[in-house]
Amino acid sequence: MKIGIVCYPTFGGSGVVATELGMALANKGHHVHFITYKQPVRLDFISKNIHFHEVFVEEYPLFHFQPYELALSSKMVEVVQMYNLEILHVHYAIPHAYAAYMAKQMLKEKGIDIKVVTTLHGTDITLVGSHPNYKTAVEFSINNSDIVTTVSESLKQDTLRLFNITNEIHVIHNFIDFEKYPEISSSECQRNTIANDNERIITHISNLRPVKRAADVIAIFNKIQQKIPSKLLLVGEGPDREHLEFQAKELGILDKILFLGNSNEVNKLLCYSDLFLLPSQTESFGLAALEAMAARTPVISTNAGGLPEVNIQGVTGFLSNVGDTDDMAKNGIYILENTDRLQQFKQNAVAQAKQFSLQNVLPAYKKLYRKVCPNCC
Ligand code: GMT
Repeated sequence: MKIGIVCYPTFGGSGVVATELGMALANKGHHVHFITYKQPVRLDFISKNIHFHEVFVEEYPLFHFQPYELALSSKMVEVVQMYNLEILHVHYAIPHAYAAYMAKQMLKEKGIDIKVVTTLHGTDITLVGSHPNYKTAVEFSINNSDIVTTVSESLKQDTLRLFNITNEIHVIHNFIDFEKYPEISSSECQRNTIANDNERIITHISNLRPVKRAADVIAIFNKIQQKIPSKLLLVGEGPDREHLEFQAKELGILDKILFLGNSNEVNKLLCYSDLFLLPSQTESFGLAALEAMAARTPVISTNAGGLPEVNIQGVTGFLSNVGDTDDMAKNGIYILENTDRLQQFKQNAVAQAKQFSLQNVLPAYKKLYRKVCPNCC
């Protein structure tokens, strides 16, 4: 098949899923064309089947806002024609599904029937997409896609609740490529570069935006470290970073926290980790939690959105109400205070993550591609 993938090329989960999907399809011999404004950060291998097409937006003094959708839909039309693409798979509705609809109409005029698959990822529906400023266009683009998928059952229900949806919605969970998560021996994973032998290592990875409630991460860690010697690895960059440093300084725990910035090798960083914290306000799925579990790390999360589809209460970790940092700290201590118990949670975490392995999930996408495009080669 010849597939165009449109996504945000940044560290966010939707871009990661889109990029991993594209690489997996290319590995299976399909021709994949990424169409976006920058090379996706997770695009880490070269293949004759992978192409990248950059979307440029010309600056012009008249424009207060740069017309990215226009440039994107024009680029989609150009690439579809040039490479005879059969499917455009767009990740994150805003503005990708809308731009794909425009591309589809333009191509129809040229006698080309491109199929549009839209994958909804979360805030394109919940925090942002359902805002009155966007709702009409998002609803229209969902209803006019050839196929629509969500990354969790919870996000499907949110979509049906927040919009007037006339299209079928297919749930395809996010996935993990386990080849990137080999069991790393303790000698390879040099924990002592980060923590003393008696310390546990706790991790949080996010874009440090308010929805992630990273201040709760610091609060939970503060409570845990009073009982259990530990270090916190904070991976990611975002608007809340500075505030977190002040919060940690005030609590007198700044020296126990490592701010590591953005990383496209989270699989390697997670090898150090004994516990992962994800106290988000909302999370359609929580790819970061799944990545942690794939690296044998139990998860302390909220019970918001799709998190209960990933993290299993009392098995792979624990789930608490949003903002209940006491409960999250208590559960974290329970896991960390006993080494045998910690090992059991680690085993459970990786076993649950295997349910979401690439091998299990990729066929679901391919089935939908075939459904919408039975003659695709
Ligand atoms: O967080 C966002 O604003 C959007 C998006 C992203 O690009 O990171 O994250 C969403 O998509 C991920 C991949 O499907 C999910 O794992 C995240 O849970 C989801 N974020 C939210 O729902 C807040």
